[in-house]
Amino acid sequence: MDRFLQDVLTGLGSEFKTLPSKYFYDEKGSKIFQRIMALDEYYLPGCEVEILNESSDLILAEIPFDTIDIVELGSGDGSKTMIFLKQAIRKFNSLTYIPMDISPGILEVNKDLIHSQVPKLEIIPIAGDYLLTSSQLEKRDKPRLLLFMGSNIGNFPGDKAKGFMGFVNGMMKRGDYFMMGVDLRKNPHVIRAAYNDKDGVTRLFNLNLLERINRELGGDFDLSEFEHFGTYNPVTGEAMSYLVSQKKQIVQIAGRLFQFDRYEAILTEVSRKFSIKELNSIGKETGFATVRHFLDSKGYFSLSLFRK
Ligand code: AVJ
Repeated sequence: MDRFLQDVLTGLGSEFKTLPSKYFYDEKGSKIFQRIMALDEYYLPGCEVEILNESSDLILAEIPFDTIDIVELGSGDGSKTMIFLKQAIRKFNSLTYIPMDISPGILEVNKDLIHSQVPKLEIIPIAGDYLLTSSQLEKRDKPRLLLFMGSNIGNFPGDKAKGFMGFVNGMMKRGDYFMMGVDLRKNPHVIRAAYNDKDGVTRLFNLNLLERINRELGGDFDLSEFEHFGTYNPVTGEAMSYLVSQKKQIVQIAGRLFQFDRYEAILTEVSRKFSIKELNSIGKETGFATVRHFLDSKGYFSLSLFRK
């Protein structure tokens, strides 16, 4: 059975309904996400860009290689990474950029953009779920810098973040580097607003998941009967997005029926925020040494550099 269908049936069939957030990023979802990144309330990209503009040289100064592969997991359109690559190509004698993303369309955008801005850079895009495509890197033997930007680490619920860092560690040799963009804990109001924008773009992004199920799996979700709800728990550091059923209803997907009570919710995304202390300990537990955290001027966001 198709992986998407299987994950949807499992998620909606469990006691507390859930859907994996990685399925937000179809063609349409990736476009909506680009609109999210331009929102006033969604401070994350602005902070990350500020750090890249101010600190790319300092970051590169920590990396002693001459020849390097820069591998980016979940690269997206590469518009932020471009800033880093522009500096990087001046430092290394030989540099290959390997963007990996689940959306082939966004990798096209990525390649065109990076090629136009950093023309001499060799680019080898790899499309697909990086958990499955990472084996394609086995034949490359250069020292590596792995990038995981945009606070995508926040999408792993509970212990899964640690599991992911362990997976990344497994893709690296001793001495390789890993840099992760992380949204830090901050005023809860600021975080809550980032997932409840006034233009309703985040709402569209969330609802597109149901639309995608309708489109690709022949589901019959009535989108007008589900409401976006975004909230933040300052104890756990988790922002949560839900879709809340507005009435008692039954939804059919691939011949299976799912019953929703009025106000029953589907958890669609966890966006976890970290403290520096949490980052250091999670790094340590998964086989990394912290090199340095590079923060923006507000202290909202960190580019955290680790070495294996
Ligand atoms: C791309 C996972 C970092 O969690 O902030 C934005 C996705 N979801 N608005 C995030 C997202 C709703 C985003 N990440």
